Order: sequence, then C-alpha cells, then structure tokens
Amino acid sequence: TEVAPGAVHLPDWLGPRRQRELLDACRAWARPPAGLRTVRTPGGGTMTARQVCLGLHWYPYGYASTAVDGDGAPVKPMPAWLAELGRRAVTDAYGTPPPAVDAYDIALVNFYAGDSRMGMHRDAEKRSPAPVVSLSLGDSCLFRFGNTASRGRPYRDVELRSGDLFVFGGASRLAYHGVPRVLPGTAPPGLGLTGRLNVTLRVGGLGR
Ligand code: MD5
Ligand code: FE
Repeated sequence: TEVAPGAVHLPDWLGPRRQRELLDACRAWARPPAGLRTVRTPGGGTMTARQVCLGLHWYPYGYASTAVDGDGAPVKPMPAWLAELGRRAVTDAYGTPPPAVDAYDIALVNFYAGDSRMGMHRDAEKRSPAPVVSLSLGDSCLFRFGNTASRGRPYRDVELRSGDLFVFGGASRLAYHGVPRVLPGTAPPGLGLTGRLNVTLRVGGLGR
C-alpha cells in the first residue's frame, strides 16, 4: 500500500523463517564490542529505544558519524546479505530497482521495550536521497507517519507488525515520523522476542 507519495507499506514481507534469521543476526550485533547502546539526547535525557549501528556509528542528534563506537570499538560491518535485502526491499516496494547506484551500507537497529517510544522527528541527514528501508520484528507498534512541515497534524497512524516492510522514499524521505507506542504481547508466539525491533537500512555512500 502506498501510504503517501514514496511511502510504501508491504505487510508480512518477511516470512517466519526470515524474521527468525534477522532476529538472530540482531542479537549477535547487539553484543559488545560496539553493541547495543543507550543514546543520550542533547537535553541530557536518554532515548527509550536502545540502538546498535552497522557500517557507521550513528548519533541521531546532529547526525555525527564515525567508524568508531562510543566505547572505542570499530562499528561492525554491514553484511553483503543485508545490503542485498535493502535492494530487494526497494525493488519490491516500487516495482523497479533503486535509482541510486550506491549500495545500502548503514543499518540502524532500534530495540523497543514495551514502554519505549520514539518522538516525532525527521531523518534529515543529507548524505543520500536514497529511500530508507524499515523492517519490523516482534511486538506490533503504532507508527505515526506525518508531514514534512511540522511534528503535528496531519499525520496517519499505521500499525506495523512483525515481518512488515516500510520503504520511505521520494517526498516521504523527509517526513516527520515517530513511534507513539508499542503494543505488548503482539509478537508472533514462535519468534521468541519480547518487545519490538526495527532495522533501518540506509545509503551513506561510504565507499565514495
Ligand atoms: C522505527 N526508526 O520504527 C523507525 C523506523 C529511526 C526511526 O525512525 O530514525 O531510526 S524508520 C522510519 C522512517 C525513516 C525515514 C523516513 C520516514 C520514516 N518517514 O518519512 O516517515 O524505529
Ligand atoms: Fe527516523
């Protein structure tokens, strides 16, 4: 379904086996060194979703980025299979391969506990106009898809479930969005995940 120009939601894009494989990979990436971290906000608070990055250390506030994590360890590399998954996601969402020649080379994994949220924000880094690919695992969430002008209305609330793909390209690449809440207890029983996990794939053009 095209939720807005360039914003395409493909429910249940990952089957149970692929979900399990991605979850296992996320658990390995979450382990130190350069594992799961709590992100500090400029106001002195902390984000409630914890994060781990592949390919590039990603500090969402100000978009500072280095190849070394906060603990001094090198960020884990982006695996080729995950870059390929990003390419396939865009191809399936738009019916045509991504226009960008650059490969997906950054992944940001967000771990949401039952009470985690993500406030309305824009992913305004200017590195690449390539679509952002989002994959959800575990508990469903309420995802708020807004507009490019402000955090407020108009917005649409969409339920994202385990296995769903969302691709944000074109005009929607710079729209405000957030996760007002997770819906505890909604994960597929067989997956073995309490809470929600979201993997975003991004093109940083790191090889240039
Ligand atoms: C999440 N993550 O569910 C979301 C999925 C983040 C983040 O927001 O920054 O890590 S990605 C949603 C997204 C990305 C780029 C553009 C738009 C949405 N959008 O225009 O709505 O943890
Ligand atoms: Fe975002």
